[in-house]
Amino acid sequence: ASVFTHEFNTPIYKGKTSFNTGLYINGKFVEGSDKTTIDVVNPATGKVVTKVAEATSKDVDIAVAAAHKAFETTWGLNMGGAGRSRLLAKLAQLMEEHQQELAALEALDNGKTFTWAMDLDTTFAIDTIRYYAGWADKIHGQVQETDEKKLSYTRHEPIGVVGQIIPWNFPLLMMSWKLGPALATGNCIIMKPSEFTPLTAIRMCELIHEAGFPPGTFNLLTGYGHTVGAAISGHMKIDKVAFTGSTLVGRKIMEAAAKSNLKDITLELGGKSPNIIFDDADLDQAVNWAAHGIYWNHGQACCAGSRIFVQSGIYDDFLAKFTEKTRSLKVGDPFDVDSYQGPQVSKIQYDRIMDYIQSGKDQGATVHLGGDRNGTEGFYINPTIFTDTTPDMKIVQEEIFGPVGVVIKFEDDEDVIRQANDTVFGLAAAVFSQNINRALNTAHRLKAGTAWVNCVNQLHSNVPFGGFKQSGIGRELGEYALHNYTAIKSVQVNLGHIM
Ligand code: TXE
Repeated sequence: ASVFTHEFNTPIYKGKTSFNTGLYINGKFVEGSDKTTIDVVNPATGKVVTKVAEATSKDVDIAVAAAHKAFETTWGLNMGGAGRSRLLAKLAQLMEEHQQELAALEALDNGKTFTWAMDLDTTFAIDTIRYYAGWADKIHGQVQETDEKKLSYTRHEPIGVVGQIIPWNFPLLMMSWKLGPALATGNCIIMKPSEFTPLTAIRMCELIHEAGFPPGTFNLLTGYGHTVGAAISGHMKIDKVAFTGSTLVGRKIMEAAAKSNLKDITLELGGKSPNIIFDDADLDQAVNWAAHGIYWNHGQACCAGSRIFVQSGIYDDFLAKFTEKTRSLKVGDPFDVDSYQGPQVSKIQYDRIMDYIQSGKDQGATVHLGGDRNGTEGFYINPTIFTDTTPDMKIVQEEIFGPVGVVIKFEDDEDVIRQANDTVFGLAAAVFSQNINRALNTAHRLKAGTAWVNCVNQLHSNVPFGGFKQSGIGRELGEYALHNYTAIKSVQVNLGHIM
């Protein structure tokens, strides 16, 4: 397999990176079976920065065999929790030692700013791996009291070989959310990163290797969704698949699981999260949070607060301040310290977002701000605010996944709860009010897996995250995520009953 070398010579990060660009199977970097490659594009310029190996379904078979071997010999029930904990802690330490390099790769590959990649993506990813290192030796079953002549207890056993398919919006973070709980509980992994952002995942394989995980425990297959992703979700010898991505592909994963071996699934899908601002909110704070809600990560967040509901009495004030705040966010090079927003991840995503903006115009909404490209090179879009929308518009119903928010006026609590819940999604929601009764009563009535009160986009390793309705199945993070990766066995023992 070839090597990717890159010299970062930017105002905020100077450094060199050099690593293998192959698939990582059974503890080795190898070419794909067909010896083909995938171009990796820098979204800030639209230029190819490197090529990485392309896996095919044959490589999935090879990796699955290696993973099963590891599960039966060195991992699974063969490595105790303390050993798994030590390896995960070592990995977290190595990530910390290479944090700047990982953040720079993330900025280069995804287009997010280096500052955010440092402060959020890498920091949180390290924290998550360390958090699950802490869980690895605390996976306990229960004892069930039946009668004095019987002993019944449960074991939380690893499921086996799990497939994990992740997206491009938080490449390293999504990798750690998936990898942490799966390895902590003793599973072996076949992971597929997004074809758009494979670099940090590949670099992580070197760190996983250095940490000393036994060969076959973790395998990485860089490849396309319709080939490798489909082969993983339909594989007869993969026991579980965990996926983060679009609702469209989530449906395909569930179908492939049903049609193959009925493998267990966890899905973390799209959203159209409501952000509700009542007239008794702290207006300046609500403006700042609302901007963070929709513009963070260039709007490429599944929990983005993309529908901003504002009560009629404060609507004009809010819109004026929100517009001013939006104007102050600098769009520019991810390695410029002043940049808040970099380019969208790919030409495909750029085009999708521009199509949504066009549909908003065609359906009669008002472009209050932005609505156009930023610059002439790369995939930059100006932060965009739509007003005068109606509930049926595509920009109000569908996930745009870009820096595009709709600001909607509402009259009273009942009105906004009805509108906020009028969506097929249910990932997250936010409420802004200084009245605790109103804030919490509203939070409880919103159909969403996370309800934020007087904040948005708060995520922690120990707090579960996942969706209601078509936003997903299962929960990531926290103790809850361990349940995704353990199978419960009841052991019933006879202590002297005579048959
Ligand atoms: O996602 P895909 P795309 C949403 C967001 C975005 C839209 C499209 O609205 O605009 O999805 O993005 C793999 N079998 N989200 O097309 O295709 C693919 O290779 C198995 C929300 O990039 O869902 C990648 O690794 N796997 C989201 C992963 O699925 C398949 C994050 C996600 O890509 C596959 C990303 C198949 N048939 C996009 N086809 C979130 N929830 O955060 C593709 N993949």
